[in-house]
Order: sequence, then structure tokens, then C-alpha cells
Amino acid sequence: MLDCLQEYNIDANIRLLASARSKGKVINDLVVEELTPESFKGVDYVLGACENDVTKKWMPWAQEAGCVVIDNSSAYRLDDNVPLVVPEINPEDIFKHQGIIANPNCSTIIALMALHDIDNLYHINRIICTTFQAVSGAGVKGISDLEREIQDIHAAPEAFQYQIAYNVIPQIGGFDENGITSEEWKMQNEGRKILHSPDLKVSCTCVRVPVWRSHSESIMAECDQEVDLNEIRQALSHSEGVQLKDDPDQLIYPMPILTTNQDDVFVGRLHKDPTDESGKTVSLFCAGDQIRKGAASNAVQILKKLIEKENQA
Ligand code: 11C
Repeated sequence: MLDCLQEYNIDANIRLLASARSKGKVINDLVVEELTPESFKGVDYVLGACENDVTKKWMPWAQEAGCVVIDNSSAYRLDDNVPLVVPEINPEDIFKHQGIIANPNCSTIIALMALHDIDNLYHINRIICTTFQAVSGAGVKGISDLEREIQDIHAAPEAFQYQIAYNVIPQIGGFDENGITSEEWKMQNEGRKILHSPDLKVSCTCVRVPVWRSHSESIMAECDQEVDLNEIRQALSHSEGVQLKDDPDQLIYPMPILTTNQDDVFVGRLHKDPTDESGKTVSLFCAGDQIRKGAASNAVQILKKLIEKENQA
């Protein structure tokens, strides 16, 4: 987030707040302060990146102080009074906030960056998706699990249920009574809200893969009308924050190593689903850096829009 604030030329006095455990740490020359109810006094904007229970504890303090919070947790994403925003898709929702704006789930942001133009053209009614999620999506311990297992295949995993080196794990989040994980529900629930598409149906399988950084997704989108691949390519080639990488003859397609540490989502492998004779289903593959566009950059882009509006007033 600090890197993104700098890259997006956000000129601000920045304070870093965390628990007592991190008090005194120095990050980019800033000393981390312990978060207390008084911390938010005089603060205009808060970028939150905590677990849900921690977020729910400090959010009332930030609201009491009149801050506008851009929150990365999932605690408030589906709250009717909280806009859920991807700035390239639903920027108008930012300004409906009542003090909290939620940053969507990373896989959801990356999928919708690839899909929103297709939705605008043909209206997507159903999505079938498999994600390939990098270990860094599970935080520092996810990275260290892979690092340690590459050194010693018998190292005990801490972040994941099983060894992730040389393996894939088809579980991200906890399972419900239907065998669907919390991560898998996010794409439908959050996708409906961001696209303003209350009937959107999403079937998702989320898979952890031994990739350091950048989530990839294989997506089939069933639309209300027959799709035209050239029209889709044309739209995607002009889509802000998207790069079309779709030339299989030249071996050009999205891969996570290509999107790491940058904001654009790559989209390619576009083809019509050969099993849908109506021609209404498009299949694609996309990749995006879940730490940048899937989290930090998306939050900073929202902040930039808020500041621009404030400067216009
Ligand atoms: C992962 N997508 O890769 C998760 C982490 O909804 O913000 C982000 C969870 C969220 O493990």
C-alpha cells in the first residue's frame, strides 16, 4: 500500500497503525504506532487491512472520528450501506459511501476486470470459474510454507492444510453444508453487487497453487446473447486496467509471472465454449496480481478518486 500511495502520487501525511506487537517497527522510514481509540483523531482517510474481527473492533473508532475508511477485509462488503468498488467498473458507487467503502475479494476483482466489458456487451447470466491462487494470497505464512517446503519437502505446513510445494489444494476458506467454501461464495455475492447484477449465478472452485504471486482464473461466462469474439477483443483492448494477451499462435496468453508486481489484469485464451451450440458462452483465462490490483492498488485507486472529487469541490 505504501508503494502504491507513492506510485499514485498521493500526497499525504501517512501514519501506520497496528497492534502492540508491531509498535516501534520502522517501515519506509515511518514508525508503526499502536492502534488505540484516539489514533483516528484528525485523520481523513484510513486504508484498512486487518482480519474481520480486528476490523470490527476499530471501525467504530474510525467512524467516531469522522474518517472515510477503505477496508480490505470482508467484514462489511455485503452491507447495504457500504459500496463495494472496483474503480474501473462501478466508480459511481464510491460517492454513495457513509464512511466505509469496501475493497472486494482479490479473485473477484481479477475476474470482474476481465468480465465487465463482456457483461456490458451481452449481459452475463452465469459464470463457471476455477481459480489458481498464489500462496501470497494467504499472507506471509503462505509464502513461508512454500519456501520451507522447497528446501525440505517434509517441513510442516503452517498456512495450508497440506504440502503446497509440487501440489495443488482445492480448498480456500472453510466449507459450508453444501461443500462450497467461503472464498467460492465471494465471487457470486460480491460480483452481483459490483456489476449491479442481482441474478448473476457463479459456480466457482478455488484452488491454491504453488505460485508465489498473482492469481489466475479459468472462466466460462454464459451470456444472454450470442457472443462475438472480435467484439470482445475490441472492447478488452480498450479496457482500462486490462491488457489483452490473446495470440495463441505466438504463444501469447496470460500467466501469473507476467502480471506480478503490476496493476493490469491480463486476459486471453478467448474462445467460444464448444459445448454450447447457441454460441452464448465465452471461455477465457486471466491473471492479475492479487496483492496489487486485487488489494492495495484497488484501495489506493478508490482513495485517489475520493481525493480528486474533494479537490474539485
Ligand atoms: C487468498 N483470496 O488468496 C484469498 C485472500 O476475501 O479478501 C483474500 C481474502 C479476501 O487466500
